[in-house]
Amino acid sequence: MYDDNHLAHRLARAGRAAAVFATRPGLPDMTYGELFQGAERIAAALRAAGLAPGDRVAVQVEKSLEAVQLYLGTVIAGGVFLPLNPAYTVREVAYFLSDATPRVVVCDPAREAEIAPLSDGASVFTLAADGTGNLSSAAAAQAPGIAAVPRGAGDLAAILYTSGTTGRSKGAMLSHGNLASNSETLRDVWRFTDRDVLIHALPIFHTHGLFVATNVALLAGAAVHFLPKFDADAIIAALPASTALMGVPTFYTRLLDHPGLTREAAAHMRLFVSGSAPLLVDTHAQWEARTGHRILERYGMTETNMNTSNPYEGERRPGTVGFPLPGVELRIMDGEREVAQGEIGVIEVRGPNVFQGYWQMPEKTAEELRPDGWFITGDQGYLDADGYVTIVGRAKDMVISGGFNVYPKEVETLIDAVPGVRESAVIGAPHPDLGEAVVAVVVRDDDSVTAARITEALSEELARFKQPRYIAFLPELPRNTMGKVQKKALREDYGAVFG
Ligand code: MLC
Ligand code: AMP
Repeated sequence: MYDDNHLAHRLARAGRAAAVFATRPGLPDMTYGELFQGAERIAAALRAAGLAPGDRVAVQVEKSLEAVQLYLGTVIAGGVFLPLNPAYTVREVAYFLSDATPRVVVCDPAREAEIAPLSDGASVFTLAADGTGNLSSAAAAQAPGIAAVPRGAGDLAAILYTSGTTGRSKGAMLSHGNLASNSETLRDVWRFTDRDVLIHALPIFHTHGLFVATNVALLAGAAVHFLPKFDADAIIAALPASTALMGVPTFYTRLLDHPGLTREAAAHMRLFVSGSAPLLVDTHAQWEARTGHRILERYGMTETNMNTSNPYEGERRPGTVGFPLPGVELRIMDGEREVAQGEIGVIEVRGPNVFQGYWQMPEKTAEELRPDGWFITGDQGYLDADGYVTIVGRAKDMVISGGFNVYPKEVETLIDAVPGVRESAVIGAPHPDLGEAVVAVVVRDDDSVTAARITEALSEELARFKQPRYIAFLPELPRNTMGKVQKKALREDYGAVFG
């Protein structure tokens, strides 16, 4: 029924047995059979709404199993899944819709009145966190068993937007082959099987929760504790009946604060994976002391899926992100020159995981993706004598807060537009919970401009997680002789504001 290149085929093949897929409090478990039947009904409903192969389906909904079915249904119908963080404001969503020109838009019923006018002729459906909405009724009117639209390995399965260091957000185009190859590799190197029970507490609008956690579990035919969001109590309660957890470092620091995290509670677990942001060596050590488990840290990006991983067997070296995954080439560059082992440079990767380019941005694509397939990640790192990769910083101006990326330029532009503000510089400062949190340093012409006024001005414009947690005022910004703002100096000056 599915073409062999097809991501949906790969995902469905393992899971057709009646393995329990998920739990939601108060709801019965859903089997893989039910999951895929629902996905097929959605695929039929999307097609009935006019979705043709290659058309985008933009989705801003809360996490739910129906949202997973929508993802699967989109790829079965040959569409391109475009998930959006529910935290995005209407202004942010408007840009994504105008750039991606989706054929179908799916949003929360509470947002329909705001989103529908932006849809520019697309069909608009609703889907609520509890699975209700007119998408579900449209799907219920369809029969399952739709034949998946054949797709080649290079055909697009998803577009995920990542912000740019300058200007507009870029849509990373990911193909069926990109996603299927990476999740198969991860399933194998992390030894996922149908005996696994994965605790899934990540959001499903980003690579980590959607392509790493969901795809790997589906490919392995694993059972999943599907939690609506991170909840330390729920995770601790799930540990004794689970085998694996994937999370950002904030998951691990928050769980360490929970008295229920003990060696006994984690005795049934076989794997804890961390990624999306640097895991502190100290967190790794504390976790091992408390649970007896060594967290496995890996490194990836929206554009590339996963690039490296510490070994399943063998030494998981804290502070490093391990070795390039099978099939992934990695090199450390200084411009056009590959540096010697041990030297710091920019990490480049090449392999079947690397994306197809940025949606309708050939110049941006050419800046970061070399003609011979090497992708310039913008992360700085080095290789040690044993081949472990260590990330030491970023060549790109970016803050990672609780695993979400924030691009200072976007925040600065909006702060600068506040009346009475002359200019601003946005940086990340170490934060005990979020790893880094956003700090804005502002120069004002009008002393009556307060932090509260700036926060208020941003609240309509910018998702909450991008908004500064700390705002300072300076008479002027530190600049070098070229006139460039010295963010390094600001990072030092404001490095301790979160304690
Ligand atoms: C929530 N808030 C955040 C935030 N998450 N602020 C800054 N940074 C974040 N990451 C805001 C909320 O809007 C709220 O604002 C306030 O913080 C308190 O929220 P909370 O209840 O503490 O947050 P919570 O819902 O628990 O979320 C925190 C979190 C979550 C860390 C669990 O952000 C999360 O799940 N992060 C995972 C991100 C992720 O999946 N990244 C993968 C990207 S893929 P207020 O004002 O209302 O109080 C990628 C590639 C790769 O990077 O390698 O994987
Ligand atoms: P995103 O654009 O959201 O996909 O974020 C990708 C970025 O997250 C990478 O370019 C890295 O800067 C960062 N990242 C992901 N995993 C790790 C990790 N294990 N350690 C440090 N940084 C990481």
